[in-house]
Amino acid sequence: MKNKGNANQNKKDEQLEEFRADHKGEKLTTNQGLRLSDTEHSLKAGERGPTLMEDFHFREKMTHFDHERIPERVVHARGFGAHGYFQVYEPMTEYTKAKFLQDPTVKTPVFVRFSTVAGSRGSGDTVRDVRGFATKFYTEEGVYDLVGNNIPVFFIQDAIKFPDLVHSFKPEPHNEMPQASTAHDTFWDFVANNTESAHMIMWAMSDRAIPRSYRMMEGFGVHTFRFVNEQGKARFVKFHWKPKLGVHSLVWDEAQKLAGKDPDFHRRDLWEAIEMGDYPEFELGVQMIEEEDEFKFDFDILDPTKLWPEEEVPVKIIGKMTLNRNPDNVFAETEQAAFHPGHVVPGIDFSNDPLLQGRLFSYTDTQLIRLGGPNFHEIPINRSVAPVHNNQRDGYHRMTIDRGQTSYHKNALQGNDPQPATEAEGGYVHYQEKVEGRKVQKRSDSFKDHYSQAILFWNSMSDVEKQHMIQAFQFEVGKVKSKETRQKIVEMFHNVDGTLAKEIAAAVGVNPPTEPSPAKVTAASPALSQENSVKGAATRKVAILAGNGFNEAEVQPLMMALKEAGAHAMVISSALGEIKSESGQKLEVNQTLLTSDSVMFDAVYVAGGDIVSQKAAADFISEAYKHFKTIGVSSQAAALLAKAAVQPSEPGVITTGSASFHDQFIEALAQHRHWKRQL
Ligand code: HDD
Repeated sequence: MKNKGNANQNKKDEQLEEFRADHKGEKLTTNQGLRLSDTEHSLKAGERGPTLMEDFHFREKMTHFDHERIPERVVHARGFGAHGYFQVYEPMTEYTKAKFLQDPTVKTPVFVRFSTVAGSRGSGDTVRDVRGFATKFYTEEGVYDLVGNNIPVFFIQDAIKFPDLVHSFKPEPHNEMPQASTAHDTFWDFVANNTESAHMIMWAMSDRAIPRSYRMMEGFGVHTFRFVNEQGKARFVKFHWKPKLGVHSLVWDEAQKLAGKDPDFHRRDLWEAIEMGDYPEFELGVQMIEEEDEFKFDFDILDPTKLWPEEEVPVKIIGKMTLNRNPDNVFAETEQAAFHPGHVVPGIDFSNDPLLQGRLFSYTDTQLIRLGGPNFHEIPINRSVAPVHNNQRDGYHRMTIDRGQTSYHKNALQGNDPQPATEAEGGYVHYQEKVEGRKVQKRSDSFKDHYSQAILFWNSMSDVEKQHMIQAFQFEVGKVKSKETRQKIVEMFHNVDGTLAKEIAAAVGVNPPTEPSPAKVTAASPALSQENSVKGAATRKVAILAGNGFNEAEVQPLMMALKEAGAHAMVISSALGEIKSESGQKLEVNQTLLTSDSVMFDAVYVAGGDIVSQKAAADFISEAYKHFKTIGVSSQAAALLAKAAVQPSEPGVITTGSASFHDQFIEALAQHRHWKRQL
């Protein structure tokens, strides 16, 4: 079932409608509209003869095909998007004049693209990487883009280093390996020689870099921006997206297996959730700092390698975004979407963060080559719903037919139209920050602390999260061939934590540090730990392993209970078709033991029947166990647990028998994972 969204309220959808073509019931034509009688045979001189130049259809079809690809994004090439809307909870008039943040009854259309950063367009979804979280708001004052990531800080402090950073994590140039992975020499060499990356590396080695779903990730604008209100008063602001489902991650072994078993895991998850009506929801939060408090913190608020601890600067939740429609065509919408942090509206302004300042150049520049010219704003997905009027003309693929004699300012022939708007009329006026200084190629001393917040992050992790990070470092640095680089990494992260450094050293064959760690920071920020995130069973996927002869009396009530909790059950058996219960009731099979895998689900319930004798079923259970997932077993299937070497007394293993089985199963499913198994 396809949700068409709020077609009446959704101006953007109406605008896109003009360009949609479903071709149903139509005759095949050339691009010139000529009806065609054949598209399977080229025009030949004789049945066995050569193809003729005159075959205009052959030439057109082939030429178009030959030019179907455009350059993939230089970073964030792999991504997936969805449409939706944003609504503010209450007027934000005190803080910003941005119109889309004033009226809670207004639904502002949005398009969001989630992405990985390092991999090519066809790479796996579940690799260890930062995730892009870019939102395009089609506001009545023009397009506003919030181009963020799922990690609140960045690797570098100045945009001029971005090409160096990206060259280091992309596949190495001599052999183009490895794909979509930072586990190689050049990246860790960059890290060791650019210690400003320490804080970001802690996040990248944490579970944040292997999200369970795009629907279960936070988003961050990263930089400090400005809110400006009607009176011209400005405040520093940082943007947050908080997923209603909480923040949850895969485990590394699972993420690696998924990259092979289902490279589309995250896009499929998003697509299916929207098709099923499980609309992903994210609340927009803002942290604000008064201008006069700019220097009151022990970090520089312009430094993009620093976050503002939520306990010090609370996140004010101001609205919600709901994603409720999949694209009709991935190329037309997602691939051609052009985001830019410089697309702002009145009431939102920039700070002098040197990373942000450089981004303001890079994004338009990249679209020129990727989308083939300066008119990419006219591509349907990029079009503003606010009218566009200016004196820009021509260029590749110009769609607008600009009428009139003048295309310059000032003019008298057309009464000087289009005219600049006053501020009262919505004309954008840059915030008049006073700036003073000498021209220097330098960074402020206030950017020199590279470790305090890396330590803060480490201190904020639960024991399990720390363990995952140690293993991530051991994996990544363990793939580095240069012993010198491995040694340098151990020394670098000794500044964060002594145990962390020792554990890395032990696994990667270099010397452990001999001195105690110089780390002094003792503070922690509980908001940084995923353990403290929202939990729940809604939208979770449960595999029901069942074969002929399964116990229907136990399965049906569980399926009902799952449905009520908003979770989704999938019946898995040896073959597609129908299976029969002991009493002859039929059940449709959704997937087989061959086409599905434990890693594709959040939990498993073994309903029993002839499937329990299969080794693949036992493997399914032991994988689920290894990945800390909830396992439920019917009375018929208890033997399978033993075969999978799983103790029924283990956390998150629920066996039929008690009247509260269903509640226990759903409660366990809602926990996401049962980490106690590991400890
Ligand atoms: Fe960037 C794409 C996010 C730093 C230059 N970036 C891109 C996308 C996201 C981000 C989400 C994909 C947008 C989409 O889905 O189409 N980038 C970030 C964040 C950064 C950041 C959160 C740091 C806080 N980026 C950054 C710097 C530069 C760039 C410092 C260069 C100076 N980013 C680009 C780019 C891309 C891009 C090369 C590639 C494709 C595109 O822009 O449209 O211009």
